[in-house]
Amino acid sequence: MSSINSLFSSECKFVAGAATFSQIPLSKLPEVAFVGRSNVGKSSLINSLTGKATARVSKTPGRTQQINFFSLGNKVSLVDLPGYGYAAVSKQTRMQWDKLILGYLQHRKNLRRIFLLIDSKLGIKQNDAEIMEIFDSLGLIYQVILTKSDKKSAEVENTVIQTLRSHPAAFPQIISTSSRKGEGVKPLQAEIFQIICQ
Ligand SMILES: Nc1nc2c(ncn2[C@@H]2O[C@H](COP(=O)(O)OP(=O)(O)OP(=O)(O)O)[C@@H](O)[C@H]2O)c(=O)[nH]1
Ligand SMILES: [Mg+2]
Repeated sequence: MSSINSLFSSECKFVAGAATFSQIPLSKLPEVAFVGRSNVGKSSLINSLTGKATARVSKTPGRTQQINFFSLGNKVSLVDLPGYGYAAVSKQTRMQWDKLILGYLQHRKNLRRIFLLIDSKLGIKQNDAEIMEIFDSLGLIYQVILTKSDKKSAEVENTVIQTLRSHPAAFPQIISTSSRKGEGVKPLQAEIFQIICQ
C-alpha cells in the first residue's frame, strides 16, 4: 500500500448496516471497530479519519442503533458500533446490544483491533468500566482512544492511563483525539495503517 495519506483520502463507502447477527456482511478486509458510550464521538471520529461525512453524527444520543460497516479504499473495513449507556433504552434493548455486539466482537474473523472510545471530559464511567471488565474476561484485546480532547483535562487522561494498568486486555498506549480540532487523527490513521499492513 502506497501511503497513509493515499489510504485515508480514498473513497469511503457505506457497505451495510446490521441490526441482527445474520445481517453482518461477509468481508475479508482487515477490520477495525469503534465501540463506546452513546455520544462519545464514534461516528465523528470515523468521519475525521476519512475526511468525509460518511458516518452519521447525532445530536441525540443513541442514534446509531445498528452496526455500520464502511469500506475505505477497499483496503480496510471501519465499523461504527451502536453506543451503549444510553439511559432511555430498555433492559431488553440492552440485552440485545450485548448479544449482537459481543457476538460480533468475539466471532469476527477479520477483526484486527477494537478501539474503545472514552470521552476525555467524562473519563471512564461505570458502563465503560463494565465493558472493559467484559472484554478482559473474554480476552478481547482493545485499545483506548480518548475523544473530544479539545475538552480534556490532564487529570482525566492520567487517571485513564493508570486505570488501564489493571485491565489485562487493554493496550497500555492510548491515543488522544479531537474530531473538532483534528488532534490525534494522524496518529490514529498511522495506527490503523500499521494494523492493516501487519
Ligand atoms: N467538542 C467536541 N465534540 C465532539 C467531538 N466529536 C464529536 N463531538 C460531538 O459529540 C456528539 C456526538 O457525536 P457522535 O459522533 O454522533 O457520537 P457517537 O458516539 O457516534 O454517538 P451514537 O451514535 O449516539 O452512539 C455530537 O454532537 C458531536 O458534534 C470532538 O472532538 N469535540
Ligand atoms: Mg454514532
